[in-house]
Amino acid sequence: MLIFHSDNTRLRQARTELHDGTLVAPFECPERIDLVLKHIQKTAVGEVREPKSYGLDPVLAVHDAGYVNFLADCWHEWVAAGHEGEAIPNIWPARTMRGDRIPHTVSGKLGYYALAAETSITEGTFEAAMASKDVALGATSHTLATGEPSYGLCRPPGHHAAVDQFGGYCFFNNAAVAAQWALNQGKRRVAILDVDFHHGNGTQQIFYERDDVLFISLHGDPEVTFPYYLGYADETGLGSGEGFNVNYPLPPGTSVATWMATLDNALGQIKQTQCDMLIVSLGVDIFEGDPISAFTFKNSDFEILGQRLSSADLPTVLLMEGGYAVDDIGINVVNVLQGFKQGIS
Ligand code: OKP
Ligand code: ZN
Repeated sequence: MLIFHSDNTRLRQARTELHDGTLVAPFECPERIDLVLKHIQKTAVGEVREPKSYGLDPVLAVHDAGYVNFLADCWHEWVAAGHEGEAIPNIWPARTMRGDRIPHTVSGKLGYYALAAETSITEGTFEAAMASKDVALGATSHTLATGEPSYGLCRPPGHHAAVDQFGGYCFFNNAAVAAQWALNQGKRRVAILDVDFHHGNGTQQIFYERDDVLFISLHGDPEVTFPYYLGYADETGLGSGEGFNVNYPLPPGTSVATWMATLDNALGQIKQTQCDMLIVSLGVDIFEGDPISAFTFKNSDFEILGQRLSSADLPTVLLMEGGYAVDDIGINVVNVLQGFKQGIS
């Protein structure tokens, strides 16, 4: 299996995350890449390649141009405004105010384009987000060209990023950019299966009214879990997208047996829906030791996950999303990849 990675993803190196009322060192950090890469090299699970640069067009195919410009300029505007810390929003167009005005100053724009406050914007964030989507596109291009599976070591992650909002550590929605790219290259319907602990609200929003992308997500129940305001079971798609959005909210502490049975339902729906490609939003924060999540996967369960994913029997791209128990994320990612390889042999 080919693995795509770019050192430029390290340019996202925030110092602060607003967590439980204090500014802490971010869970989503460059060390995550080091740990996964180290284990990939140690196990020789696949050859590592650097993607080429695909430019901004594939991003603009799913994201709003004003939003992309904001991300490109935010850090410089923040510094020019004389602010000392990292760029963090502190006011939003909340329900009781207007949502149709885009303010001119960086603080106003931050609230307009943010959906959460834990994620600061820093020097290098835009460049790292560009590298991350290039990793996703490199992997997708390889799978499109060969039919072989591929893994993209995306960082920052993508699935919380909506058409014009960042948050939950995400800026560009790597899986959505990859799916749209695959459609533009001739695929007819792409399934995005999101197994990260958190609901992929951004991916859902981007494709909510479309039938050419089937979005299925297994995640912690938003009633008690980030991102709280999306990811409920009654969100089934709109218009021609009706039936092409499937949410499986699961309570914290859900057993692996229940989770796997739910995955089998999801894989059955992917089969029925006649998809010709599978993109997996592969968050390994379903691990029992993950510091910000509440599912119960053990290291060996990730191998079973990989086997089951391969049973979909589709050209498959696996893209890194979450996973923060740093010592184990390398093991857990490699276990998925090895399980996937066993499944196809
Ligand atoms: C990104 B990805 C935890 C609050 C959660 C943000 C989580 C972002 C997760 N106390 N804060 O889906 O792994
Ligand atoms: Zn997550």
